[in-house]
Amino acid sequence: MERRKFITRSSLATLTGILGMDIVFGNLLPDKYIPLELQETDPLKLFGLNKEMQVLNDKPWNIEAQAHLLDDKVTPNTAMFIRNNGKIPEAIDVNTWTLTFDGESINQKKTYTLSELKTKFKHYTYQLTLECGGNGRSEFNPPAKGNQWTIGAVSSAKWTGIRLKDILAEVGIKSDAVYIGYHAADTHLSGDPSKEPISRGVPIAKALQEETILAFQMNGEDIPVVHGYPLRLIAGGYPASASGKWLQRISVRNKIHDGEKMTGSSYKVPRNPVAPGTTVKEEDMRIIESMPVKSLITYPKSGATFNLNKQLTIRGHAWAGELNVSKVAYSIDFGSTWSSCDLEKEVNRFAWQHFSAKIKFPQKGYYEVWIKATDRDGRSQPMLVPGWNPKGYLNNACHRIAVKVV
Ligand SMILES: Nc1nc2c(c(=O)[nH]1)N[C@H]1C(S)=C(S)[C@@H](COP(=O)(O)O)O[C@H]1N2
Ligand SMILES: [Mo]
Repeated sequence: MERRKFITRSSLATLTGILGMDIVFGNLLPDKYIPLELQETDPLKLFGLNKEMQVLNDKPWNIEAQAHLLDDKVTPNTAMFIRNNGKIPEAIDVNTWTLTFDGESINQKKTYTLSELKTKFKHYTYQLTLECGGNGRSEFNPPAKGNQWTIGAVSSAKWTGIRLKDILAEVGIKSDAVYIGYHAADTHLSGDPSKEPISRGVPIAKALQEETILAFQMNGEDIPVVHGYPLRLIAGGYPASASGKWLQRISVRNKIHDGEKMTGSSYKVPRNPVAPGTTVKEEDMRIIESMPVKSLITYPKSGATFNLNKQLTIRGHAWAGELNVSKVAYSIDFGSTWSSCDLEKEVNRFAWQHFSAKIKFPQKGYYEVWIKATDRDGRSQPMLVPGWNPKGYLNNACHRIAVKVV
């Protein structure tokens, strides 16, 4: 029998370094053996997510929350959905990271280091709600291609950074500027370095809003790598695709930005309603800007059982893109009658608002609680799936949960 070989001192040191702690009895590890913790391929552990998060795709990574995981007023890192279009950049070096401004509508190309950005401009913190344009896609019929998001591609974290308008004031933009477009460090799935996975943008008026920031912190810490470390554009209220992660370059454009996923039918919906399954021409589509009104019941979890003698307090969040929410109502009789919820004001523009309501059920049995928000312009959520569109965007149908009363 071959004599058992033990691990060398240097490879033990490497393993200890990766694990971040001593391997007790490490000198007894067989040679070439990889500790179980380092064999981890579970993406939820890899990204530090709650174990109830749902993986929709691994190439690229797309992971969503469930309603009850979003119960916190400020979304914790562990419950934040992940939507990648390409490969996460590797070997990010903050010491050499730069942000360049270019495009037809700036006076002169200018590059900043990360530390210049952090020291030269004032810092602001805002809670900003980011919802993927395709959240709710799974309900459209005929189905739309793409990640089959249910309700969990939305977050509302606290972002800290500098105002894009402050930097643009220093860079100097021309009067013909109409749009900005972002360019980032993630790479195309094909491996082709000439292709960008995504390069979207926002109209110049949106870029100049106070809450449109270049963030370097999320929830008071460095942004997690998967969410855009070390620098991210945040444009709350717009589809989250406008908030470019791993930001390296901003082009100030004299026309609508024509980067990857700005053209064709990406992040566009028909200007006028179409019958399900219709082919829609590009010129008959509009770019999604402010997201529509929506709400989520985050407590209780759907399917939970309660005692008839106790009142149930439901709670959740409501948001309305660039608008705010003026009313939230619930129904326990399948939409026949509605009662209003208590609704809090937003902590700042483009942050979601919290609602709650005490419900007394009339008798034992199965119920559904339906929730419906109305924005300040008087638009409410539809009870069922709204206008079909080719890519399955903007499903803001009412959220519903099951409740059993015994
Ligand atoms: N560079 C870059 N930025 C990006 C993306 C991307 O793939 N690459 N995805 C966009 C899309 S479509 C969404 S919905 C959000 C998702 O942000 P999150 O993963 O931090 O939740 O990031 C946006 N910004
Ligand atoms: Mo998205």
